[in-house]
Amino acid sequence: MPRSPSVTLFGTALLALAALAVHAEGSAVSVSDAYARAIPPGQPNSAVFLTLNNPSGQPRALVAAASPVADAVELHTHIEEGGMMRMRRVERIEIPAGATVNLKPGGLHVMLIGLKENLQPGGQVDLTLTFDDGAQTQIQAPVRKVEAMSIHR
Ligand SMILES: [Cu+2]
Repeated sequence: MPRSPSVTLFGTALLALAALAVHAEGSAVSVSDAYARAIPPGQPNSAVFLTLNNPSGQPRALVAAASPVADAVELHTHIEEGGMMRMRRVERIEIPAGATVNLKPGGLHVMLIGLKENLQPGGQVDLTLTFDDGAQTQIQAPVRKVEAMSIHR
């Protein structure tokens, strides 16, 4: 059994977990189930979906997002206009006290505009989320295939 490599891997995993824990302390809001939508090569935009949970007694809001993979990152929602679902930029995504808010295809999402690299399944997107209290949380969203149908539901 090659012991030292697995010990090293274990140590690295612990360090990664510790790093995540430190970031999580930055905000009362926890972020989970993040994933980025895989796109065919050549398409300029994509989106990240995730779950926000605010266990505190204070309302919070997601006010900004940033990622090294895109020229610009915006907070978006979908609205119905004349029977068509259109994306609309929003200034903030409210997370009421004690509430869970799901960003999902066809609804709220983090928009990646002007991709600098292809988002292929198996890849990862680094994302920094900024909340209205100034706290920042860094996450890694795995790239996944999302059925096109669900985007317009
Ligand atoms: Cu969008």
